[in-house]
Amino acid sequence: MNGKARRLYQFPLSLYCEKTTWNLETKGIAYTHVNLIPGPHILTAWRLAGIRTLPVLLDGNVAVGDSTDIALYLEKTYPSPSLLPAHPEQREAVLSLEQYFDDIGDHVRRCVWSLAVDSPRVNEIFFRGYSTRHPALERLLRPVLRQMIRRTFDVRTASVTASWQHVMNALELVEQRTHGNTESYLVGNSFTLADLTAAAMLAPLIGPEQSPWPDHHVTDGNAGQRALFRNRPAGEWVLHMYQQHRQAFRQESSAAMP
Ligand SMILES: N[C@@H](CCC(=O)N[C@@H](CS)C(=O)NCC(=O)O)C(=O)O
Repeated sequence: MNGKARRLYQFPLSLYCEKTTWNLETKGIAYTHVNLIPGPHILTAWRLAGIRTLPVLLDGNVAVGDSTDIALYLEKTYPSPSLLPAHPEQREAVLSLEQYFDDIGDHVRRCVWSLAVDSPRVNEIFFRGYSTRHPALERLLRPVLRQMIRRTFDVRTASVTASWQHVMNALELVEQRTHGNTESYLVGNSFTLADLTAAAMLAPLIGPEQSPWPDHHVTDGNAGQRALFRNRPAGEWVLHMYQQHRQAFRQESSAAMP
């Protein structure tokens, strides 16, 4: 690590940051979280990795952005335990599923916000995980925050309907590949980057206890949807992957820095 710090720049409730957190944890790699404020985060992400989004991993002198690129970097730099099979065909299958579920993340985010954006707790949900909070100011800015969420995540009826369809397809794919067996893996007989990505991307709709989105964090709108999804094999599969492969969610550090 070149004797320097290893840091994960993130948003506390981002599903892509959750994916990288789980990735680092599975590999047993020590690091600190740095929580950034949405908006000003761009300055840091751009300076470090030349991108606008989080997560960004700083590993000594090396900065890597994008959760998939980070996963590939980690595989190369810290090969054991590996999350990619050695067999070329299986490896190809894992990488292609990883990409598919990574893209599903955008749809999941839109669907979840469509359920939460009108909640009176929208500010609480958006800013959860930050060490410094200003409840009175947040309440005042609630209408602006709602507008910003709708615009950023394209929470319009047509887009939301299309995204729910993508989500349903993703749940079906999990069920097909695992034959409805909650203990099976998407490729081969062991936990891979495909399982990690699929479970992390679908988790905000399912709410595993070990994830950043347990039940006590969600609004009533989400509760009905969660119950529905948990009754499906794909929902049970996500819960099982979290139980078996993810330690309890925790924030090592919550310093908010631009
Ligand atoms: N494909 C990217 C997606 C990352 C992403 O969309 N991150 C969101 C947070 S969940 C973000 O940084 N959004 C802020 C922005 O777009 O300005 C990855 O896998 O890292």
